[in-house]
Amino acid sequence: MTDVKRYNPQAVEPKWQQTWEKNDIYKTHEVAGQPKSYVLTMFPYPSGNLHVGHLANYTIGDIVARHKKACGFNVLHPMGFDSFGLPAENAAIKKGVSPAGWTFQNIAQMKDELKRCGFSYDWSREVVTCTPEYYRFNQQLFLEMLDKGLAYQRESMVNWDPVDNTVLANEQVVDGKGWRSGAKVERRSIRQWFFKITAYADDLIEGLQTLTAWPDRVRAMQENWIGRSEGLEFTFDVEGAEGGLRVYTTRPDTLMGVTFCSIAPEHPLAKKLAETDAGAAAFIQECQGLGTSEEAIEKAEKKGYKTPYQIIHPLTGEKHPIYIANFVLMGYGTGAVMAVPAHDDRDFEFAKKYNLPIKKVIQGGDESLPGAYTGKGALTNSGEFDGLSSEEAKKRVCTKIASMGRGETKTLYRLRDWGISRQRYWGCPIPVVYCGQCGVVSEKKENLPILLPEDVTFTGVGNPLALHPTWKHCACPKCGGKAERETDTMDTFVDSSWYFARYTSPQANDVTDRAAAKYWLPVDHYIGGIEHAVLHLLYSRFFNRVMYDLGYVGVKEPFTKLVTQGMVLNASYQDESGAYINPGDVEWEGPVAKAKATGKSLKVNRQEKMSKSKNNGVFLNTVFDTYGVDTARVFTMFIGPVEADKEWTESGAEGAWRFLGRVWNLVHQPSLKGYPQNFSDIKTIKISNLENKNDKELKRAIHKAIHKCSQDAERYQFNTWIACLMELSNRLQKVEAWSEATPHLYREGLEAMVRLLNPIAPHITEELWHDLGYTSTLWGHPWPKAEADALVDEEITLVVQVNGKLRGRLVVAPDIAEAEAKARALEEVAEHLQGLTIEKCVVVPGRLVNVVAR
Ligand code: ANZ
Ligand code: ZN
Repeated sequence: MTDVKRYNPQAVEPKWQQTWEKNDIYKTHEVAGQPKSYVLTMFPYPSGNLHVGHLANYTIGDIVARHKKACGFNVLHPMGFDSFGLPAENAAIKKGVSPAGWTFQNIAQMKDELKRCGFSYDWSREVVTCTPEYYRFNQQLFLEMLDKGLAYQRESMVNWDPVDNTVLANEQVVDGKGWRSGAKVERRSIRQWFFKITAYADDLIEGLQTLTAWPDRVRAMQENWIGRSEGLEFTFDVEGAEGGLRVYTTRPDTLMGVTFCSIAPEHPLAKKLAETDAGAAAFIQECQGLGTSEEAIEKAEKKGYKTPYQIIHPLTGEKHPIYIANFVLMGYGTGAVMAVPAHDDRDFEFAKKYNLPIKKVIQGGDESLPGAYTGKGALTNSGEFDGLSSEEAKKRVCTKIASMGRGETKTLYRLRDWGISRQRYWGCPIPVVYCGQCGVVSEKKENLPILLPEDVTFTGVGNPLALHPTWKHCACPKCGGKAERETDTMDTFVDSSWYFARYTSPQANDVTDRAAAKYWLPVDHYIGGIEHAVLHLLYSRFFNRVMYDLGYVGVKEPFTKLVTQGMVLNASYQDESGAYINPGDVEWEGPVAKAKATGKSLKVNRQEKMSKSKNNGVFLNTVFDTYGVDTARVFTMFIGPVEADKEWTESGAEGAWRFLGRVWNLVHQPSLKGYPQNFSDIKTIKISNLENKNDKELKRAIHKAIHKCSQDAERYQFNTWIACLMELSNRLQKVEAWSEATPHLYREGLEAMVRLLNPIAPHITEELWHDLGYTSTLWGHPWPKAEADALVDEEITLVVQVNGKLRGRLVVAPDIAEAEAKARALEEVAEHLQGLTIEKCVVVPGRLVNVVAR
């Protein structure tokens, strides 16, 4: 008894990690003719420690990679770090560390923890976006986009902190104030760089049709974001201003319902008025306090300023006022709207506030409800258009306005060009130079990368690159004269828009090695959070199209299948002072949670997203020490479907731990002693050669498990895959020596168990595999195949119902004849039929017999 080997993950896990690393088993390369599978999980921002949410995320990808490898695919499963960005710069400002130092220290720690999770990454392909080896190709792509007219400069609004003299990101604006200085944020217009993503708007919408393995809601979100709309752009004559007012509307059918017009605070007409009208100037000023985010503008209370100008309705000749309104955006359409308060929510709110007339021109909606009716319907109060449907009226109004020479139909996109300029340090320098003689000049390709300087001080005031004493001074690449570098850096979304292509050939001396990129791309399985449904996934689709047009990749769409995983939630714990105590510092005494440090009991709050503010993250280093990572992998995959949010509980983790212990004991302490250990003694017995009923059932259970787990693996149903293995382990526990065949079947069951569990819990299974006598690794060992004849049931259960109520069960052969099923069913439920007349008896083969009787 004493020599029984116990399950000790703290010994088993590091041992296998070292062996895998030593043998470099995850290293991959192109193999002509072999089917490939590129499995990618969105790379992390190196913020410090990993928690079980990260673990769950990366485990999904690891399971897919291991399963695909076993199924004979050549697997690419890389990892890296999305490592430029604001937190490093903020840390520099607050703690005086260098952004690079802070970042690389975090990367080292996270990489170490990722390795301790046993993921099958080919680390030789690691991509770290803040290294010059990577960002020089950001710069190269930028220059090639500049050449093609896909990168350009224009004036655009930013959030300006007047105290720190710096541009703020939207997330640095808190309640309209700068996050650090607390100063009221202003809007400023400065020259910035843009990528012309709108050039691909139609193609990005059309491509969505081909993405059939993406969640519908993500495709819908992208479509809404691009927001293609067909409308009419036309000009109103204006009393008091030259040139008229040009508006864009998607509802030309409501033209007769116009009762005023609204213009953006930045509209030229508003600006012109402000020169002479102090009230207008003050209102425009006030609007600028709103910040630049569309969300803020959307949420703010609708406000306006009445101008002295009036539009003249092109069909009625009536005059209506023009307002400057805080919700009209200069960047969309013409920056001016014809307002129809009866049929537009914002116009309605506005009209109520300023007591403007509301004229209903579309029939429909509930009269008793306040608010606008925004649906379609038959026209009314519309003169010559009365009675027409909205669709018909749209056409007629457009034709009419066009024939008057006032306008034309136009397709607009909600999607804007992508502003990539950031006035900060920790990002990729934009490789252009300003020369007094030559203007804006591209840096020469052979001068790339333009490196970030390292000797920089961070005060939070101003732009560190612009303030650096020497960095920006350079020679003009064209004339050789004195010139200055662009001091803007690129939005970090640029970095993550093409990293998946770089993994295919991370050492290439070009954006990609084209052959390698063509071999590996598209990514077959892309796993990440739903929060990336729009920006990252849209920018990546855009970049991939640009790279496709430049020949760097061979496909237009980068990600064939997209899986959006849920979050791992956890309770949070508070002591009497209200301070949050990390779950790792909590111990349980029965139902009472106590702080380990003080022994005092704690308040337990409901399950929430793991966050710094609630201090409820379960960090992996505590998991490694208590359960080992296999347990955490099993638990996070078992608690629910991949897409759903999941609740972390200690009791659940313990359940997973006990399950692995049971699997271990099946090999090391079998109730059935003496299952064959030597390969020469092992026999695989077909079901047709088994005599004993229990043996047959066991054989069937094993092969049904193989079948079910294989199906679940293909469908990303990891929770039911694990449930199936739990069932199999229970069955194996109950095996006794029924016949001479039984020990062989038991061994067959063990091997299936270990192989099927391997993608989810790679360490324990690798150990057990070796304990079963194998010397090779399970990575790439062929996936088990179910024997077809062992999947067929010898007997099935038919449910018997009388008038819809369950009254009995029949155990029958699966191919029982209908007449026999009926006869046996009637016999089975005879007592429930006493005194009744049978009207009908219906057999649903394989499932039930229903008797209708009165
Ligand atoms: C009149 C109207 C009547 C409108 C009605 C809507 C409903 P989408 O569909 O997103 O393209 N609009 C136009 N330019 C705008 C701007 N710069 N800022 C804010 N709103 C603007 O939206 C187009 C509609 O949004 C347009 O159609 C216009 O209002 C408004 F019953 O015109 B509509
Ligand atoms: Zn020059």
